[in-house]
Amino acid sequence: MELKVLADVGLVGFPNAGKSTLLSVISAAKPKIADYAFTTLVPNLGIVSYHDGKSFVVADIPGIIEGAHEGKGLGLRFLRHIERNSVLLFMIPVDTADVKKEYAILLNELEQYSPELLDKERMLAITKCDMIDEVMMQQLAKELPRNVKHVMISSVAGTGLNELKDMLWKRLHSTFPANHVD
Ligand SMILES: Nc1nc2c(ncn2[C@@H]2O[C@H](COP(=O)(O)OP(=O)(O)OP(=O)(O)O)[C@@H](O)[C@H]2O)c(=O)[nH]1
Ligand SMILES: [Mg+2]
Repeated sequence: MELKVLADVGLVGFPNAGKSTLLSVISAAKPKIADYAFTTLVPNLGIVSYHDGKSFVVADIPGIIEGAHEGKGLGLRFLRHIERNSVLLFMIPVDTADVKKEYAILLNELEQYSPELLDKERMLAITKCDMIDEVMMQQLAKELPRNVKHVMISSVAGTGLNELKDMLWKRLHSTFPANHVD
């Protein structure tokens, strides 16, 4: 049996990227969080409250790994069920050696699995930003992929979360498609 996930935003990232932690701080959902891979085995949904009683639904899905399109891991199979007009929020930890490379791997896995997934809007959250200082953050900003809008967040320190929600809300309600040139 497969779960039909109806979400506005799908969280896409390697295991341990902080997907479940983010969901736990922006919604009332209480997903399991741990410092090992594949803590999340099935999607968790959370409702994120926005201004004036508005809200949107976020799906935290299992981590995606290299080779996922060949059946490794669990995450990709759930993406097929995320709403047609949804946004994919890629999540990459700030201590990742090569953010561009990790983004490219995730994108490639999605494309190999189902090319239509690349028609969805994409955004990038750099997670766990409490681990670095302002100077390192500015340095990192220069090394990020240029063709996707990004936001620096820390679910632990609570930073960047309002900016993230604003960004997602605007994207979800914009009539203009973002131009992806990956
Ligand atoms: N320092 C710091 N650690 C974080 C932050 N967010 C998550 N973590 C830690 O990162 C680890 C993984 O967090 P999860 O939220 O379980 O990661 P996930 O992406 O859901 O992982 P899977 O379910 O395995 O795909 C946990 O030890 C969290 O406490 C953050 O903002 N700052
Ligand atoms: Mg998880």
